[in-house]
Amino acid sequence: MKEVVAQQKPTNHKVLLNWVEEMAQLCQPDKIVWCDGSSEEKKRLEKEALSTGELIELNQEKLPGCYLHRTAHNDVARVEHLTFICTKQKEDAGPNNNWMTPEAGYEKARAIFKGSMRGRIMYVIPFCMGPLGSPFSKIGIELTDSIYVVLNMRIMARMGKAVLEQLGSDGEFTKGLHSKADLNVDRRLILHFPEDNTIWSVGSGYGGNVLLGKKCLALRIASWLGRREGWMAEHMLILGIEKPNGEIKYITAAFPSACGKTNLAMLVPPKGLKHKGYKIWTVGDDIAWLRIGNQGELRAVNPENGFFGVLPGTNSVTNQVAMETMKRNTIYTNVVLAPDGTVWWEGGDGNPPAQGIDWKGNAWRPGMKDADGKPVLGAQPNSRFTAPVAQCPTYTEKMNDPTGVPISAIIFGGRRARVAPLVYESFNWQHGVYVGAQMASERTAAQVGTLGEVRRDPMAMLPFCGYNMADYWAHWLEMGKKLSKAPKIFHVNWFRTDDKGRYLWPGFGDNLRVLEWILGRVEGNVEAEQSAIGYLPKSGSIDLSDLPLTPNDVQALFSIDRKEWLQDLKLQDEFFATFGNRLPIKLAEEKEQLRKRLNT
Ligand code: SAT
Ligand code: MN
Repeated sequence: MKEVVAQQKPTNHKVLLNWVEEMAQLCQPDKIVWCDGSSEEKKRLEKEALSTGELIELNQEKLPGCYLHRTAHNDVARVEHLTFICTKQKEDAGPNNNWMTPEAGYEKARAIFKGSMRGRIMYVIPFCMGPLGSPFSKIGIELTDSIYVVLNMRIMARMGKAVLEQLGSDGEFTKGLHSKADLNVDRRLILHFPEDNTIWSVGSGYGGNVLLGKKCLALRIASWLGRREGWMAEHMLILGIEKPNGEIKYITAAFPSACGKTNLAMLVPPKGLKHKGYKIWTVGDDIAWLRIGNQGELRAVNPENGFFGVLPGTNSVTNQVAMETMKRNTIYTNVVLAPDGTVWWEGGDGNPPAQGIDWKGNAWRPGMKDADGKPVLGAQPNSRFTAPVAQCPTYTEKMNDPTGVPISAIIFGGRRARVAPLVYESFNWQHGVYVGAQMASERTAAQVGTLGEVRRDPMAMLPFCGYNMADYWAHWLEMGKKLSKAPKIFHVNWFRTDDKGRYLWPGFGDNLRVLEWILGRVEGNVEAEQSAIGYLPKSGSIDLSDLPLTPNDVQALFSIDRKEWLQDLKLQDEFFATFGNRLPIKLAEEKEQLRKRLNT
């Protein structure tokens, strides 16, 4: 601990210095290193990580600046059951969160953090979510004993010296403490203390648990701050649609993890629509911070500076833009290492290598079976790439606009084999908030749990809302009252299947057909039909040209089965009831009105 005293400190921020000192006393690192964000630092850390095996160098000719990382086998996704909101009052965390008192949280985690960095370096990462100096932005400091975390945070956020300068000697910041400790799942905790603007994460080395700027700060803590300060932090992509006349309209869309946010944000216009001349601009693929602009419009900033995208299923057909983005300066996590130093994953481009090393570090061949006769996957189903947004072919400088982009439409969507039609429009803001609040989706590999199980996931925020979700819905309703130019709210479902389980909708680039209809609705120039659940596209109002859809498929895509909807309403009843009388009355009313419309 001598070095704590000996090291030159790049800031005179007393609160920050004292806190770093205090956390170092707890974790007992051999050394503290303040990250400056320089390229020398990057090289030094990469070299260090290569020497310990934390990173594996990939073929630098084919994949310049790219590395592979393997997590522990038991540490491959977010752990919602080990994620807690620690508030004085249980009701403030709400039934949507696991809860502990702050005292209990600090005490439990302190016992694990104690001495956890012995023999290791504690890195101090100053980072900024959002463009530096923007009124949208928030500064955080993450202390971590993982070089992988430092290198990922370099990509995912603006970080380093400039952030400390912006923070000055008394700026506000979120305090983030992370230690891998012994990566023991029984000693793993992801704790949020919104009342202290603090995050403690211990026992994991996986993305969403440890890149504290992402889900922990930019969603859980930020949603809490947003409510207090009159803005919103949402699990939404942001994209710009440039119309043939050059005008760009921006939309946001909320889907649960691993339901195609990255693909939609990087959409390539399909053949059939290409002649129309649309262009897509990617502003963000995961998180949007929303504020009310001077004209009463909704404005959005992507607080991140990189993508942490799912790999399985990503290829040149499903997401050509992502494939282009990750050709250099990318960290690959938990994929197959091929003999030529390139990487491969299930549903990726080309054939798998004849042999390789799987995500667990074992020799692997395509078609391998385990002892139970099940296929051995080369890549972990939640394997990821981390790449800078600026490398994205559809990158736009608007990403750095300190005032954000104006939002014309909000889209909610889940992964549902049945019930929800391809697209519908809500009647108004209040109804739209209800549409978001009743969202449901099938579980994916992005979180530990039973795959495929349908769960309610309001606004795709169930795992990320840092406070009582009933209060969160009330906040949404309040925001609507303050918006004189509120965006229209839509619901989509790309995942509807037929009786044989076949997807009815081609998805990916063809989703632009639905976006085109949505823009048409925003501008008031396409037709819709009123239904029990909202406005549905009038027959012929969505361009389906050149799609191999039968009339039956089309019918099924837009059909509303009253019985199914009424059944679903019972599940909504149960879910809403868990919020007791904290549930905004307006949402209960919307639900009852829907029931009435379905029954008549
Ligand atoms: O693992 S992350 O939380 O970073 C990604 C996701 O699940 O959306
Ligand atoms: Mn996400």
